[in-house]
Amino acid sequence: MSRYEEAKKIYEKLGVDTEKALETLKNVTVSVHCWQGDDVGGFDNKESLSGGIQTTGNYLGKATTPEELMADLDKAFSLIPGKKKLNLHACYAIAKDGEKVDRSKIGPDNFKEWLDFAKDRNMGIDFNPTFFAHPMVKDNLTLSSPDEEVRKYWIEHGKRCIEISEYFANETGIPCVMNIWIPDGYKDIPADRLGPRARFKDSLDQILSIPYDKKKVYVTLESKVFGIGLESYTVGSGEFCLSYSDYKGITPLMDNGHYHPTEVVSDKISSLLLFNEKIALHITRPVRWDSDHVVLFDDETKEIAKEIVRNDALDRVFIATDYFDASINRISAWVTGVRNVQKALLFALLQPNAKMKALQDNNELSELMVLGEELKTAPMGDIWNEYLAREGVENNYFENIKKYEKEVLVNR
Ligand code: RNT
Ligand code: ZN
Repeated sequence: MSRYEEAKKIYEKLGVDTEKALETLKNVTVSVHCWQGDDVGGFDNKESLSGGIQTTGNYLGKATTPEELMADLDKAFSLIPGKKKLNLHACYAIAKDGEKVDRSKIGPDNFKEWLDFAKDRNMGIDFNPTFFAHPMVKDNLTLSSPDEEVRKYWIEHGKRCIEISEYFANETGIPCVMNIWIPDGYKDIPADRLGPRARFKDSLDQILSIPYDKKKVYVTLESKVFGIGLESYTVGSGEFCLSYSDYKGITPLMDNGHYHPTEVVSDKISSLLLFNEKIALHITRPVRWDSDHVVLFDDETKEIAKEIVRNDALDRVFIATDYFDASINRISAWVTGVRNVQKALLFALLQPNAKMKALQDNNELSELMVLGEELKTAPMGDIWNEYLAREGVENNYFENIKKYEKEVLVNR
């Protein structure tokens, strides 16, 4: 009997159908963030990263052109099983006819190569306006700025991005998730907390006033508790973003690096599912702060996956990765993190969820704990390996990446 057949039997005894789990997993789409490939650099200007987010490290071989980033994405995609989507940021716009890219004027033309790239790989595209690392970010403010020229610039950027998102959705035939996150905030205690939030609200109202097809473009709004240099106040706080999403009927996005250290996104998912048709996630790994470390197969990632799976919400949650580590091979970082999201989903799919819920409802909490612990050491690795084999990707991806590093990355 193969290892898979044996593991399948063990799971059967636990009340889990491994075939069903594998079938479900292969249809889950994970939106892969392009910005792991170049430390959130982008191509539209030479400004260094800002907005309270930071990459650290200087590993060799960073992609510096669209061609290099596409090649690296291809390498990563070839080693990641399952369905994928490409998650782009506006700063990855490609200049046309030698013209400089102006974020308030970008359009589909600046993303034609990306569209072709995604289409050739049968992928949809998700999109993000880039409200950071740009000369028009003044005093750490964009959509909440008291300077009307600054605010208008970024409102225009938001509008252009909705148009680009709709173009992606139309051309790929797959809805586009467009996520708005602004870094705006203050390092020290502000004199006015209301004014910036009122302006942010008005800016969002203006951006969302342009007509777009809500079944093609899902606008999401991402909150944050603090950023580096913006410790005392962020305009787009949790309360602001949840309230705004509800008021406008857009989709809330939770990034699990964006909360106080003892808060967990896994505990928030059920509440949001009760009040929203769709929700969106940025899956990351915060170490002591919103450090955006590579996602591991750790407890909170598993708990997030369990909340999606056992609440039958796989088709209601937009799952995206969001991390950036410049201290290790960037392709290895991509593959490891995305695979871990998928592994966590498999772990969740291999739980006898109905039985566990019944144990809770019958107050059989000792048995629930024992079963939960038993599942942690059940032979999931054999099911995962079976999944990789069926998807035609190698289990040991590191040799492959090392070869690419030697042949391609060192020459950059
Ligand atoms: C920043 C947010 C945001 C960014 C990306 C690059 O804290 O998490 O989602 O990481 O847009
Ligand atoms: Zn994020």
